[in-house]
Amino acid sequence: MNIFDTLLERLAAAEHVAVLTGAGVSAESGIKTFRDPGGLWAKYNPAELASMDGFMANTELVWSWYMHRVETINNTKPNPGHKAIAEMAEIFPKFTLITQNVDRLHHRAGSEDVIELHGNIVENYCVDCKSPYEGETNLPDKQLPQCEACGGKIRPNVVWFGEMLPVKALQDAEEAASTCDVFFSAGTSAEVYPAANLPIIAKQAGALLVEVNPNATVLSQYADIKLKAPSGKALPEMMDKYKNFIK
Ligand code: BJW
Ligand code: ZN
Repeated sequence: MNIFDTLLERLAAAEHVAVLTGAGVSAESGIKTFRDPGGLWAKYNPAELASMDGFMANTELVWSWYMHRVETINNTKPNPGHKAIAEMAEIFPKFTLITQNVDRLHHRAGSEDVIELHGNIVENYCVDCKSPYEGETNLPDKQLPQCEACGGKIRPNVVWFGEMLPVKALQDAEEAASTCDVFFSAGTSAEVYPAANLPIIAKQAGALLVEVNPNATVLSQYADIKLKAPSGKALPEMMDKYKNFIK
């Protein structure tokens, strides 16, 4: 039996399928990844732009970078990879989608109950009193928004380096990884923890580990099956073959 048939058989027998996504899944929508050549971290310094210290030191720079990214994301749309993942929720008896992405493209593709490990770029909150901020974000003359309750600085609701992930999101993700039958790691370099532990937790608990990525990663050596193609191609093709297989 070829390896792809093994995947189809394991999917057909699966009670619970889980998918972890990273920036690569949004690449075909035109959103830059972080660590690929030409990616965000090739041009920008993560310590300056994705840490609380960087934000406090140069709030104007960090805020304008996030406003620019929000604008880019607003001008994109979900790609066939996001749509195939949304379809998976309709087809498998139990399905968990875990994402490191902050772009909300899974929601826009129709996915529900998305576990957002690194928050999202559309919500903001006050660094001092933690109140959500729902006011205007793109103010004229490089003005920064201020908390309406306490006057504190407003930051995006994303998880920066050195910050804890949302506790329930991480717990739910670990629970899904340790109980699923097939685990997909799609479009992630698997270099950022604790998200990078999830595929390993799944594999150690007996799940079939499938990597969807055109490039090799640190995870590739542990993957049972590697779909070495862009997720916008590999995932819809896999779902088409699967639907034929179970007919
Ligand atoms: C395609 C494709 C196509 C391209 N189709 N694929 C244990 C060991 C070592 C370090 C640590 C550890 N535990 C914690 C740490 C520290 C740190 C960490 O992991 N550092 C490593 C870099 C070494 N982790 C943290 O600080 C985390 N917090 C934490 O652990 O708290 C507890 C704690 C606190 C203090 C001390 C110790 C513990 C928080 C991590 C937050 C990450 N935040 C960011 C920014 C979010 C906001 C924003 O967007 O601005 O999240 S960084 C960035 O990386 C972003 C991503 O979600 C994340 C992962 O990146 P991703 O998605 O994998 O993207 P890439 O670019 O890396 O990869 C893209 C992949 O796509 C590539 O493989 C391509 O080949 C592929 N691809 N086209 C399919 N078409
Ligand atoms: Zn406040």
